Amino acid sequence: MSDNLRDVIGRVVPAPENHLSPELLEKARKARRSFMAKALAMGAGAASTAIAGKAMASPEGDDAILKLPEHTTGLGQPVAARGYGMPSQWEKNLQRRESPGLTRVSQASVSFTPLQGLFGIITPSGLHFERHHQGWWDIDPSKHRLMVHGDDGLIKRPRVFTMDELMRLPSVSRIHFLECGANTAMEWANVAVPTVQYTHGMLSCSEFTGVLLSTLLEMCGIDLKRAKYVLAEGADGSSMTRTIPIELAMDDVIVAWGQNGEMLRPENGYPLRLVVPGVQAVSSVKYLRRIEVGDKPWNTKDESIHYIDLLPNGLHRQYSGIQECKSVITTPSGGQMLLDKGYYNISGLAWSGRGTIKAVDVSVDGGRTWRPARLEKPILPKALTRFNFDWVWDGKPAILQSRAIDSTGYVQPKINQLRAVRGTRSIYHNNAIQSWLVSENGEVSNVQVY
Ligand SMILES: Nc1nc2c(c(=O)[nH]1)N[C@H]1C(S)=C(S)[C@@H](COP(=O)(O)O)O[C@H]1N2
Ligand SMILES: [Mo]
Repeated sequence: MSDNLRDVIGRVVPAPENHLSPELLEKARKARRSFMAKALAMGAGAASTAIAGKAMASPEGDDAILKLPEHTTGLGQPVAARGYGMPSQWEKNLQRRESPGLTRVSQASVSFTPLQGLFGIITPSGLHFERHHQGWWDIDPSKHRLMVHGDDGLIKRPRVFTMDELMRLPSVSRIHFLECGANTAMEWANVAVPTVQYTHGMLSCSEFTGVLLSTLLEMCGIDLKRAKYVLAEGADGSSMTRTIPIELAMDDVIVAWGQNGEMLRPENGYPLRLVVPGVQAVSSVKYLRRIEVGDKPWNTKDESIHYIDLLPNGLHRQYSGIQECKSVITTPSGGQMLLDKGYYNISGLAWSGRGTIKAVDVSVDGGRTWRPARLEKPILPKALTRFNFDWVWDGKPAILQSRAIDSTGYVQPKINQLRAVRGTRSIYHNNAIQSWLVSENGEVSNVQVY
């Protein structure tokens, strides 16, 4: 295996973002043609680079290893050149992006996480997707307040907290995914969005630190016999207000200030956001300023006219918050190009709003046959799980799919199974199996398989 691995590292050409302009596509195709030609001339085992347009080592010897470069013979940079470390200049292409297919409506915008370029399960904070209904703010934490209250004695000791007061309380740090309910929405209508960044990139996973909402509610004297729901309200102009059932509020909901070891990023709700694990991310209210306890749902604008699912019979499904079990292959994925036949590590992500991932199966023949993928640890509830799968491509067309099964036994459905129940007019909660077609020329594209 190791010999094989050595000669294939980097054989996947990154997806030319933003996206597949005819020029970029031609460039990638040329790179593949020249790779194939040189590989033939040199025989198997040649060192290679798959970045489009880069020259390959000469057959006589690879200067990149034989000649000592300046960084081996010269002086490096001193410390503290920068106060806050930044990614390498060579990683500039790894960016959040707005989808070319979506129109930005003033400040109500979305940027997508580049899932195709990430490893493991944690999303670097600077690449966490963003969804703002009314723009983002960088709020002064010394002026930020959180009020906890409830009518009719549902909260016996209503209280306004400062950030300092909150951050003195016992905290937890937990890894959870956030997925917008509208993630993968374009696939309902079979609009073949080209890359996994745009099909699945309203998905991120972080270690969040904060105080459990249950701790706050108990401190403030919640009447658990009568309390049924909690309302969360944000401090931005979107009046983001969401109803959360008391069972979740008293379970694992976090009032969070930390994200991946530091304070939240402004785009993600600094200095305080709610994290409602497993539920569509709209309920994870950013810039959290108010928690109200009540005995019935509030039916706010974002739960009565948005985030509802139109069913085939014309009725809407409401309060359908849980993000069901789902998975996607992140590499090879749409827009990438395989340079040659041989070994590939198929890698992807699986998650479930109901618990942990029990298994992921991978198919390379469009769902006719399935084999189990390796699940990488840690496997955590309501968090992303990384899976890997060995594949030797024979150069023929292939359709790559992944199918996740969660701890409740639920199996991720095919798109036609989902459409049979949910119709075709939905926007939200598409958790269907994703298919990537690998064509004979190595190009990977988004297809639907029924
Ligand atoms: N205050 C506030 N909270 C909000 C939103 C918002 O616009 N304002 N957008 C919601 C939606 S629809 C999503 S998907 C998530 C996105 O969180 P992120 O921007 O940190 O990825 O925040 C939710 N919380
Ligand atoms: Mo969202």
